Parts: sequence; structure tokens; C-alpha cells
Amino acid sequence: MFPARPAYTLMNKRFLSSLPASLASLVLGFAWLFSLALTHAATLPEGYAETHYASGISRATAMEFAPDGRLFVCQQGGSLRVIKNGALLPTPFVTLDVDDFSERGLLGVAFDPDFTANHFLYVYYTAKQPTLHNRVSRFTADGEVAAPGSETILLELDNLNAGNHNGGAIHFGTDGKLYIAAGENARGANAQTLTNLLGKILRINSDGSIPADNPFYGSASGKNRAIWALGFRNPFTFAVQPGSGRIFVNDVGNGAWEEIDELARGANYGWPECEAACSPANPNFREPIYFYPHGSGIRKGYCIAGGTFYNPATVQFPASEVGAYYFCDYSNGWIGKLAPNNRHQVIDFATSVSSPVDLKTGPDGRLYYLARGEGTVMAVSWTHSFAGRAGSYQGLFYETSGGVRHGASGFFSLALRTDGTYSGKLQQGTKRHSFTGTFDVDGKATNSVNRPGTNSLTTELLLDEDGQITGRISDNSWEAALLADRAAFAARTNPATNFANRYTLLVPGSAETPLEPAGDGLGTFVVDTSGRVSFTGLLADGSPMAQKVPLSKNGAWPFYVSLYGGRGSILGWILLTNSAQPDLGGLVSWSRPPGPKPKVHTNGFAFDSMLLGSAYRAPGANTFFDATSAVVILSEGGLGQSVTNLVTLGPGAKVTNTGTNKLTLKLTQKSGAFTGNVTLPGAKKATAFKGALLQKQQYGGGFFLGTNQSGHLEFRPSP
Ligand SMILES: [Ca+2]
Repeated sequence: MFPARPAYTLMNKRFLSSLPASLASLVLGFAWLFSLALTHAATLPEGYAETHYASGISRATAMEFAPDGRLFVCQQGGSLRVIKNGALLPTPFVTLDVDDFSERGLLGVAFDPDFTANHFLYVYYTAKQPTLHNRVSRFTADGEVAAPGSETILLELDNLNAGNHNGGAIHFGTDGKLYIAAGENARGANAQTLTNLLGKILRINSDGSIPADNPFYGSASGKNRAIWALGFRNPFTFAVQPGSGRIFVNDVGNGAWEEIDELARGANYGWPECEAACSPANPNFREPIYFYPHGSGIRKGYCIAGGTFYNPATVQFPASEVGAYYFCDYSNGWIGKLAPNNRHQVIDFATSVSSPVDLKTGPDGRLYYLARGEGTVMAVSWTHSFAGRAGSYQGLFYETSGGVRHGASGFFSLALRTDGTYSGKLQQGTKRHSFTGTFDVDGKATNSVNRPGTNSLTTELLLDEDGQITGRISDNSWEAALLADRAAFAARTNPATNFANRYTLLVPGSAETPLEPAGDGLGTFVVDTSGRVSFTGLLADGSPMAQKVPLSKNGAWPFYVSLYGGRGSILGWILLTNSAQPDLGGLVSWSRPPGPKPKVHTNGFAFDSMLLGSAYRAPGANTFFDATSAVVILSEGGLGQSVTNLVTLGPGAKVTNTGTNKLTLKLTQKSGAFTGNVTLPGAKKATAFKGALLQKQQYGGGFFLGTNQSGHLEFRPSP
């Protein structure tokens, strides 16, 4: 049904042999390599990897990202350090005169919601004077350091006795208020009284004043009106969920349990009356949303420390992780998480973590943990992220044995987002069928694509690491191979310098049988710096063609044009090259169904053609061939024998007829297409022809419409 065509006489054999590079990957099928090169201490789930973000940070206690992306890390001894672009700056932002006995020291840092404008940041530390107590102060940033003399004390907590249970975390809520976690200083009774700030979560305005809507504003006095919730033992860390504003508090336990509490206005969390859940339940106390027992190993431990909601500006983890709450146990060295829709069951994440003391979700969507044991900040990323492969994919599907059939082929397009979700379209003729889905961690996805009025199509897609999609598309009776490439170029960031140009192409016909077109189809197109092909042309039966489509990084063009009202098509991979002539080529399959229009080839055909092309530059004042005389030859198309016409070529691309037949030929200088008329011997009417120049090949090809067959036109320099 699809006879192999002899190589076109103009075809460059060297080019031909290298042509189907893009098609080769269809043959390779689903072979897919992926390797991980990991050097880390922690054990992470499959698909995750970690890198050293910063090291050399001794006695770290807490960290926080500035709105500008810098990461600030508290050292217990009083230094607030800055990590900028992954490098620990040698000069601390500020070094505070702290008492760092036992669990005291610099314990918390937070950035003003309006930091970009006001440069305010806040710290929690153990002050020595006048007596030992914890303090919340505000500093003003001056670049990488605190502006000298900028400390403003906002809140002085109660005097300390024991060295432990200081709490220390501070964060702004989504309500713009500053929340402060204070430990009970190893005196359980502190947690249940409104007469001091210890064993509480506190809430103040960013200027240190106390909001009048605090729950005990009327019942407590003085600074104790800052109490927002009570009954905590040592809330060393807590986290605010972006968007929802939910706050989870990690309260370090005493004899049996570590707990996570959801913060509520005015609530009492039970310490020291109860640890974790009260038994029997006590309606005066709010129970944790999750707690785990003391002991060795994962899901057990002695010191919950570090919590963060995975709600980053840029999602790097799988989309299913958005909203998860990650936390860690300092003593047992693991990171776990509560899934977004299951707050009561912990899911193991990382183990063998070196004394994790704090966790943060980075603006880049990675999970950062502060490993006090090794003095490092580690960044955990999902290696199966789709971020580097997101974009627009275009390709073709067709059967790979027995020839291309119109009904079992088509054009494929897909938009991939960074979270692996996609929306795609299958085009067959004029019909486009949409589908959506999500690639799994292995880059696989399947769809059943509905086609109104007929059976649905099944797609099996595989996205590889380099951003190419292969797969299969089938209905019940046929199976087509799919190949699609990512649109690679962008005018500003990645211009298609090697491909941006004007081109012409020919779809050569055949002289084997009158049932097939003898004429050459023609096209002209531009590739712009964004790598986008804008193509128009005419097939050798006069059918118009047009397509706009982006190139792949290798210059592959999935050529597809619906023809005959969707009942036919022409498709194939065209590959643009930077090498010597020709500049492009590819095998295309043209399906013309039976029918009265166009008037040639009314029985229809399925025809393969090895397409040819050339870069094109308007000749301007010159001639377009390196010659002054040329021939215009018409053949096939019902002509008994070929007709040769002589012309001369003058400056400005002018063609002058010097033969006996009446002939005109006019080149559109800008595009490289030409049109003309010739009055054949014995004919009453002129025969119109159309064609295009292949400039590098010094050849023009085209067609005229004969009685039943498309005839061939050749325009080339005289021998
Ligand atoms: Ca409790």
C-alpha cells in the first residue's frame, strides 16, 4: 500500500542517512535510565535527595528565611548568622550578649511581614541584665548586618530559675501579630497561671503593644495580657500555615509523650495536669492533634523540635505534599509528616538525621533542616520534580509498520506544569480531543480520551528526564507510536539562533504512476527567535497548507496539516539542521481520500514523500541562480512528453521568456515562492503553475494541474 519511494535525485545521501534521528527514539521504546548520585547522612524516601546548603554552624537552635531568600540561623551563643545564595557569611548579622547556659541563648528569629519595606526582624534570646530572663527584641537590617543601635526591646519575659524549658520560637501569624512560644522554665505551675508569661503562647503587636482582642486582655494584667493560650511545657518550635493561618505547636514532653497541638485562642493545653491526652478526658484541656511515645527508633523519641507546613511559593515536592506538616524529633533523628488530609497518622520521611533542631519550607519548595549535630543546613528536594521539564510539548502519533493511515494518526500537544499535572490534545483531522492528568513519579500517565461519536482512545505516556514524551495511542483496532518534544526556545532566554531564518521546501511528487502526484508541493516558512515555525504552502493538487508549531531543541518539527475538511492529512517529522545542504528534510505521509475535489486524483491515494528544503534569502538586486539562463520544464500531468522552455535571468530576479511558448514566471522575492503561466504547444488556454526555489540546491520545483494528475514543474539553470 505504501511503496518505498526511490530517493529523489536531488537528495543528499549523507543527509538522508542522518535524517530520522528524531524517529529513532520511537524505536527505542520505553528504555529509560535514571540514576541518583547521593552523598548524604540522612535516609530519605525514594525520589528525594538532599544537599549540603551550609555548614560550620555550631550550636544552632533555629532558622528562618527572610522574604528576600536569605536564610538566617540562630546560634545558641548569641550570633545570628546569614546564609546568602547558599554561602554562610563570615560576619554575623548581630552577636547578642546572651546567657547560653543549658537551653538558654539565642533561640528564635522572625521577619516582619513588611520586612522588604521596613527591614525589621525580631529575635528571642536570654538576656543577662538586670536578671536572667528571656526577651523579644526588634532589629533593623542594614544589608547583611543589623543597623548599629537599632535594637528595640518589645517584651521582657519573667525571670528565670532553671536553665531549661525556655521555648523560644517566634513567628508572625497571618493576622500580622507576633506569636511567641515561652517554656514553663521547669515549673509546671507556671503553665496554668495568668500571672506570668511562662508555659504560654503569647501574642503581641509588632511594636510590642498588646492587642486588645487577646483572650485574657480583660482578666490578666500588664504584660500578661499578651497570653494567647496556656498549658504548655516547652513549646520549642511552632509553625504557621501560609494562607490558612493555622498554627501547630510542638510541645516537648516530660515522662511519656511528645505532642503537636493546634493553637486556638484562649485554649489550655493541659500541662502539667495532663501530658498529651488527658485520661480520663478533661473538657477544660484541649488535646493534641498528634502525639508519639517516648522510646527509641522512628515514631518515638524524646524531643519534638522543628515544624513546617509545606505550602511554598514554588512547589517542588509532589503536589500531594502541599499542606503537609513536617516535624522532627531531635533526640531520635527523624523527620515525619502529617498528611494534609490526615492529621492523626504520622508518615515517616527521613531517618538518620543528625540532631534536627529546626525545619523550614524554602521559597524554592525544598525542605530545609537544621542539623545541630553536624552544624549544617541540609536541603531536601524531590528529584522527580517536573520543574525542569514543564512546558509545551508537540508531537505526532502514527502506526510504525504498514505505513501511515490517516485515521490512525494525528497531532499531539500537551502542556506540562511543574507539579506533573498536564492538559493535552489529540488532533485527528479537524477534530481535537482534550485530556488531563498527572504524571506519576516514574513519569508515566495513562488516559482514556473521549471522541464524540466514536470509540475513545487510550494513551500511555512516558515522560523522560530530558523532556521528551514517548508512548502509545490506540483504539480497539490500531496502535500508534507517539513521540513528542518540548518546545525548547524562547526569544529572550534561549533564542533559536541556529534555526531562526526563512526557508523554502518542496514535497516531491512521483513519476512512477499517474495515480500518484507527479508535481512537487511547495511551502515557505519562517522560524523566529522563539523557535516557532510559521508555515504556509500548497500541495501538488492545489490543497493549501498552514501550520504554526514550535521546534524542539534539535530542530525537530512535527509537521501536521489537516486536509480535505479533515478527511485527509499530511504529517511527518521534519528535521532542520545546521549542516551543509539541504537545511531540512523528512519523510511525510500524505493521505488524500477519494472524492470529486480537487479534480485531480479523484480516486485518492496514500503517498509518502521525502521532503526537501533550503534556507532562503531574497536575492535582492541579484539573480537567484548562479546563471544567466534557465529552463522551465513541464512533465507528466497528462502531457504526452515533457515541454522545455528557455528563459534568461536578469538582475532583480527578473525572468524573461526566450522560448517559443508564451511564458511568464514571477518570483516572490521575500518568500522564495513563484507563480507563472505557460501556453503549451497547441493549447488555447495558458496553464498555471506554482513552485518554490531551493536556493542552496539551485533548483525550483512545483506543479501544474493536468487533466487527471498533478503535473511536475522543474525550474533550473541551463546545463
Ligand atoms: Ca498538652
